Amino acid sequence: MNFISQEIIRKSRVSITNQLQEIGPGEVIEEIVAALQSTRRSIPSKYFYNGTGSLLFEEITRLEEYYPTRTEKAILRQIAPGLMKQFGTYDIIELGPGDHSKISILLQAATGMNMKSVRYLPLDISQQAINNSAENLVKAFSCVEIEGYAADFTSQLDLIRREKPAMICFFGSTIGNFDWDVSLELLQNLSNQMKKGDIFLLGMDMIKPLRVLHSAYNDARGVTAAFNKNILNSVNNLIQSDFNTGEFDHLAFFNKEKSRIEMHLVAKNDLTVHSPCFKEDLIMMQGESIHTENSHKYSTEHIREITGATGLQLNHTHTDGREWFSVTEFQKS
Ligand code: AVJ
Repeated sequence: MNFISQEIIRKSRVSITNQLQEIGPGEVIEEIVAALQSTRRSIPSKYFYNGTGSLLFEEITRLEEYYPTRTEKAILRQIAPGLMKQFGTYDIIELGPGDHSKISILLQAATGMNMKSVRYLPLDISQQAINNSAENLVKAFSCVEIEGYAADFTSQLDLIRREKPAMICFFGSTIGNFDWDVSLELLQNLSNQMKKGDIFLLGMDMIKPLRVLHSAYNDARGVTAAFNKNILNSVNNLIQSDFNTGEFDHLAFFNKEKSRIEMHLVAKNDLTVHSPCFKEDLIMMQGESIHTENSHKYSTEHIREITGATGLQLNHTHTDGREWFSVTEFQKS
C-alpha cells in the first residue's frame, strides 16, 4: 500500500475537534488569576497538563513508587474481555484519558475477539494528548474508529455526538482531583446525560497505608516535584507571568481528615510575580504556598454514596488483591 492511500484510510478513521476554543482565553485567565490572588492561593489542577506536564505525568505513572496506574491496569486486564464481550458494540467514551494505555487494554481484548469495529471517543483537556493517542491507536488497532474532543469535561460533557449506547470510562482516579461534593455534582451531571442501559466505569484510588501514599507523591527521583513545579510554566504561558520554578519547593502530604493527598508549592524566599493579567503584582512571603492539587483516596462507603447521589445502579466493584485501587461498573437504569 502506498503512502497516500494509507494516509486517506488513517484520516477517515479519525476525527478530532478542538472545543477548548469555545471556552476562550478570557475565562481561563480569569480563573487562574482569581485562584492565585485569593487568600488561599491555588491553581486548578487541570492546568498541569500542558505538553511537558502530560509527559511528566506519564513518567510518574512508570515510577516504582506510583502504584495507581499499574494497579488499575492490572484490574483492567482482568476485566477487559468480559467488558468487551458485553459492551464492545457500545460507543466507548473516555474522560481525560491522557495517554492511550488504558483504552489499549480494552482494544486488545476486542482484537482478541475479532471485533470488526470499535468506536472510541476520547475527551481530554490536552489537544496534543488526543492527537498522539489517535495516531498511535489507528496504527495499532485496525478495528478502532476515533472521534476525539479536546475539551474540558467539567463543563463540556454535552458536546459528545453519540450514535449508540455508551460505555463511559473515567479512569486513573482523576475524580480524586475534585472535592467530594464537586465530584458528586460532576457524576450527577454525567448520570443525567446517560441513557438507560449506558455503562459507567469509574477508577478510584483507595485508602491505604500512609507510607505507601506518601512515597507515591514524594518519589526519590523528584519526578512528582518536577510535575508540580511545571504547573508554573503552564501558568506563565497562559497569563504571561514570570513565575520562576526554582523559587519553590514541592510539598506533598496526606491530609487524613479530608482523606486526600495535597500538593503545594512553597516559596523558598519572599518573591514577586508579575503578569499583565494581574491588577497588582503577586507578592509571596517565604513559606507561603500555592495549593496545586488534591488527590482524594476512597473507601467502599464512598462508592455506595455515589450510587445514592446519582441514582446509578452498582453492577460490580473490581479491585486488586490488596484493594489499593478499584474500578466500579455502574449502569443507568
Ligand atoms: C492524574 C490526578 C490521578 O492524583 O495521583 C500524580 C495526578 N499528581 N502525582 C493523582 C498526580 C501527582 C494523579 N491524577
